[in-house]
Amino acid sequence: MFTFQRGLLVTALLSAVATRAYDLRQDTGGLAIYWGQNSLSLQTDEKEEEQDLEDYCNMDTPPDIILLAFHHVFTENPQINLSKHCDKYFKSSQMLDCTSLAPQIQACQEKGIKILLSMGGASGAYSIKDSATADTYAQTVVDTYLGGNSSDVERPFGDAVLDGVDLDIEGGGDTGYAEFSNKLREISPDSLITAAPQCVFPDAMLGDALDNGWVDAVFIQFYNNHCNAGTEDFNFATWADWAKTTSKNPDVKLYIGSPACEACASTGYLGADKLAEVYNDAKSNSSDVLGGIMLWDAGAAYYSESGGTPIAQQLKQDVLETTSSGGSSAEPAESASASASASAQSSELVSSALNKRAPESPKTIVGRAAMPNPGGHGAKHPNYQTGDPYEG
Ligand SMILES: *[C@@H]1O[C@H](CO)[C@@H](O)[C@H](O)[C@H]1NC(C)=O
Ligand SMILES: *[C@@H]1O[C@H](CO)[C@@H](O)[C@H](O)[C@H]1NC(C)=O
Ligand SMILES: CC(=O)N[C@H]1CO[C@H](CO)[C@@H](O)[C@@H]1O
Repeated sequence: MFTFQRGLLVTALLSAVATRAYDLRQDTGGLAIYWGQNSLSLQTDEKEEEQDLEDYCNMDTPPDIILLAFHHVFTENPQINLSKHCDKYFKSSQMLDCTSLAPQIQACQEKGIKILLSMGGASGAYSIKDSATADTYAQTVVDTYLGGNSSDVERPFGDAVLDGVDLDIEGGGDTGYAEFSNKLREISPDSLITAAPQCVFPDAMLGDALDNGWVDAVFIQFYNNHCNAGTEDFNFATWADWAKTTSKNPDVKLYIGSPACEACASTGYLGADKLAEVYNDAKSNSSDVLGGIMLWDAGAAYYSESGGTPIAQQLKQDVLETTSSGGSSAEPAESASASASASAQSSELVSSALNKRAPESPKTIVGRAAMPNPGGHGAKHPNYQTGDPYEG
């Protein structure tokens, strides 16, 4: 009996060691989920709420990528909104102080899960004025959320260094995002850059960024539109063609984006079985460009009203299987511990910059009460086809 238990322990240890970081640039069969906006509370009259970030990383079937939603006010006074997960502000700015989330972010990263910041959302007062602003803003984003070393910014996640940024631009014009992503890649080459366009091709807000900027992966929202997954107009093949012929990144990965529940989007919910069919069909045509599945959003993805198996768990158990496409690189995939030590290194960089920070000077707090609801992910897009700003 004792030997048997010890055997189990050894197996457990070995499998812990064998866990490796999800390599968003090469791996396929991944699950990406948005976390932060707590759409679950809207569907269940607040009886159920999205759990803490770390809870999702500790699931038996955790996601491979988590997108923090959202950074929704850009440039002058950058702001984020994580609904109920963070409601404390730094003393002298409009930036949320979510430093209490830092240990959770780091714990997730140590498990090999990539944590990205999603910029944009279905509503929010954001836009980039011109190319010069795009360049400056790329540096601000690197300093504020990634491995930048400026001491002049408030870092909402403290010494946690996020793995990259996601452009979920759904309004405010298409200016500057190609420059932004190219500049960000130049300043911080290890940071991942993703985008979450609507399925209509080309995307009104992100078409230029996708053609002329660098992206590592694209989380396509195949919902709220006539090109939804599961319809006759489903246009994954068009996107796959874009990936193979036009993308600046020849290894770009496409994720099929789907609502995690009926109420998570206006249209396009499929459920695990239909989504699996769609995914497997796309895989049989385009396994080289298919990265995996994206779900909006975390609370709903890991919750089942009927008490059945939640959709995220079903997909991870039965449909998705992480494989490394390897590309031309012969190097072994980055190990979880290597990635943890890399992020520990950048954390050191950041904490030394933080320690050098000058005493804060008081600034005026303006417009906090007017913060718009960053809301959902393409929740209602009456003007999508025209590219006009949304009503939010
Ligand atoms: C797969 O390829 C067939 C034949 O070219 C095409 O009709 C179909 O739309 C493709 N499906 C996907 C999901 O790409
Ligand atoms: C985030 O947005 C929601 C919806 O508008 C709002 O109720 C909430 O107060 C915002 N959170 C913070 C901390 O500002
Ligand atoms: C990532 C980043 O912004 N690194 C900068 C840290 O500071 C040095 C010196 O000021 C810059 O050269 C790096 O680009």
